[in-house]
Parts: sequence; C-alpha cells; structure tokens
Amino acid sequence: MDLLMRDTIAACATAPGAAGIAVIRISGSRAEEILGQVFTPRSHPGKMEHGRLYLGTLHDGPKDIDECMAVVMRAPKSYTRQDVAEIQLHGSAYSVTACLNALTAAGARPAEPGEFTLRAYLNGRIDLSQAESVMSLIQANNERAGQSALRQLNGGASRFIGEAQAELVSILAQVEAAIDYPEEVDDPAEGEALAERCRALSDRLTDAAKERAARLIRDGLHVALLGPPNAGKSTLLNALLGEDKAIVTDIPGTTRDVLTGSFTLDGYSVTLYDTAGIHETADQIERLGIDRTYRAALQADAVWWLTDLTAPGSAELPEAVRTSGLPVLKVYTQLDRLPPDAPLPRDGIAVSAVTGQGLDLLKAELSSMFAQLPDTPLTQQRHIQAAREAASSLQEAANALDEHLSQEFAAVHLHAALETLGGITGEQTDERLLDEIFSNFCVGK
Ligand SMILES: Nc1nc2c(ncn2[C@@H]2O[C@H](COP(=O)(O)OP(=O)(O)O)[C@@H](O)[C@H]2O)c(=O)[nH]1
Ligand SMILES: [Mg+2]
Repeated sequence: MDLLMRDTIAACATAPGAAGIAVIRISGSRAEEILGQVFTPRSHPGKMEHGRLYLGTLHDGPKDIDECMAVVMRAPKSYTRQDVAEIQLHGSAYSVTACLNALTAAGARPAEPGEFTLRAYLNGRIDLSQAESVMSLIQANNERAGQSALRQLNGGASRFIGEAQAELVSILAQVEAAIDYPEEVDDPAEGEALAERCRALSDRLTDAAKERAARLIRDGLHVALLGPPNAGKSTLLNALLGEDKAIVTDIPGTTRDVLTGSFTLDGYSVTLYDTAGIHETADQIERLGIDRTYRAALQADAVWWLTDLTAPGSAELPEAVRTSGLPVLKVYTQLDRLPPDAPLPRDGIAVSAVTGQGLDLLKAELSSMFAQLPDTPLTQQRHIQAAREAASSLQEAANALDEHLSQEFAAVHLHAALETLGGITGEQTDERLLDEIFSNFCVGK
C-alpha cells in the first residue's frame, strides 16, 4: 500500500462493460502532464482551466483512440486533494483499455482498489469513517442504506464519535489531575461523579451500537418462508415480488434449493427466502433442501410459518425454529379456496397469493417492524464493535473509581477507550487496518 502517494495513479471509475461513457480518473502530481500526453483539446490551446470540461482527441502517441472530454481539477480542490484529471470517453472495453495503456505508457500507475479514497483520507479531506461511507454509498441498493451512508459521509458518525471523545478527554483530564495532585483533589464525591459520567458515556455508546438496526439499514430485512410442502410458499414469494421467480406446482417437494428475491418497502429492502417444504422424506435431494431451509431460517430476521387453510391437521412449527428466538408470524394461505363465510384463525394473517387478498396486511406487518427501528448514528460493523469495546472500557473505569482503587487504574481504561474511539475516525490506525478497509473498495474509487 502506497502511503507516500508519490505515484500518479489512474483507473477506470465506472463499471466495466459497454456503456455510453466511461470515466477514467488520474490523481497525483503528474496528473496534468500525463493527461497532456494523451489528450489534445480541439481548440483552446495552452493550460487547461480548473474544473472546465474540454472536448478533444484521446491518443496513444500518433494513434487516435477516441473522441472524448477531459477536465483538470488542481490540488487541493479535488476528490483526493491532489491534482486530478478525468477523461470521459466512450464506454467500450476497447477504448477504456487503450486509454489506460496510453496513461501507463505516459507514466501513470494502475490504481489499487480504493486508492483514490485512501488519498482523500491521507490528505485529510475526509476521515476514515467517511471513507468507509463512500463504499457504503456505492453499495447502497435502497433508500435507507443510501441516506444513512450519506449522513455518515457528511460526518454524522464522526460528529457522534467526536462528542464522545470530548467527554472522555474531559473525564480523563480530571482523573489525571487527581493522579498528579492527590492532596488537592481528594474528594470522594468527585470520584463518584466521575464514575457516573463514565457510566453515562458508556450507555450512550452502547445505545449507538445497535447491531440489528444497523444491519437492517445496510442489508434490509430477511424473512424466511417456511411450512409444509404445498402450503403456498413459492406462490406467495412470486406474488410479493410481482414476478414469476419460483417454480410453482402442486407436486409436493418442488422447491429444493433456497431461492431468494428482494423488494423495497418504506425505503428498506426486504429479502424473502423461499424454502423446501418441511416434512419427513426419504428423498435424499429433498432432505438436503430441507437442511438448507433450516439454515436459511436461522439466519433470517423473521420467519413466516405458512399453513394451507384448506389442509386440516396443519404441521407443527419445527422445534429448531420455535426455540431460535426468531419472531414467527403465522400466515394462513389459499384464502380464496375457503367459502366466504368460513371462520378464520385469529392467531395470524390469512392471505391469498392468487387474489392478492391479505398481502397488504403482510406488508403492514413488515412496515411496523421498520417503524420500530431506532435511529442509529453508527451503521458499520467495525464502528459498532469499537463503540462496544470503548463502552466496556468505560464501565471498567467506572468500577475502578467506585472501588476507590488508585486513579491510575481508571486512567488506563479511559486511555484504552480513547484509543478505541480514535480507531473509528482513523486518528489511531495502523497500516493493516487501512489495507483491510480500502481493499474492499472497487478500483477507480
Ligand atoms: N387457489 C390458490 N392456490 C394456491 C395459492 N397458493 C398456492 N396455491 C397452489 O398450491 C400449490 C402449491 O403451491 P406452491 O407455492 O408450489 O407451494 P410450496 O410447496 O409451499 O412452495 C400450487 O398448485 C399453487 O398453485 C393460493 O393462494 N390460492
Ligand atoms: Mg415451493
């Protein structure tokens, strides 16, 4: 990993494949000079103006590659805070490859994944948590995930962590004053007040580290459709997705692999798992499918247990699901096949995947799960982990203060908490961590 940023790097910033245009990005002290070697503006000779788009010819030596647009953004007014040049060319595999080859021949090095954003971080334009939010924003596939990444990019997580750090530093200053001047600060009430502040801050961090809420925002809600064969699982999946995804037959045991499909509700993504019907079977392939069903169910956020209203003697909810602690909703299917005045079970929702009756009730059930989600300033797993660690160090500091141990004990835990929080925004990081974070990026970002 190049932390010195001496090379000028280049990469295609748009997704590969034929497209109207592709964008190639160059960053580093030689960006403008390298662009000058491969790009000739059609008119306007001389130095390119900052931030102005020029039409011209892209070429590799004497050979023309494409007609394109190019722009120069000079340091520090650029994404990386270095000199940056961008080329908008036709998005064919041919022109992109030829352009990158020409740039390499002119002295640029192909960029590593995330290297542009790494430079933005190393040059202090964004902190580490903001760099990670760039990645989340690129990957966001629903409104909530996108909005939450944008909040983080605008410094939401950094602000929250900054406030926690300020409080921590203020507590630490008092604890250290007591270490340095024990005769002046020897008030037991003071120790209690400090312990109280440690606990309050610890609670605030624990509160912010809500894993479930963060995961639902990032990945959406996962619901496993479970039930005996022919309950109508595949039909319900197709009805909710509005497409013909799963094979539906009246032959029991049709679904064997776990099938998934997603849709968006209230800005969240919902992923449904259609599974093999659960029953005793001698068919080896079907049994493997049932194993997968259990695995999918136990990884989901909720289970819908489907029962055919017209099939009396319904199957029992399997033990493994009942004891898993997952929320289970009973869904009674094939409502359209009952006479209109037939009594309905009251412990679940009755639906018909064929007429669409009751599907709105299922969606309302999902909406109410989303409505209960707390707002959370931290959505990345790494940040949640760090916040929890810092919260537990703060608890230990509070305990040390409660037990009237020497103030040094509390100070050790407080320093540990401060260091852990610093890791979120990247004040305390090592190269390994940077490697891990940025290697998950795509090339060109
Ligand atoms: N009339 C009616 N038939 C349904 C409904 N849902 C499923 N079926 C039928 O019941 C059979 C089994 O459905 P399927 O979705 O394959 O059940 P699975 O084994 O649980 O996936 C098929 O013949 C479906 O057409 C429904 O709501 N109304
Ligand atoms: Mg099925």
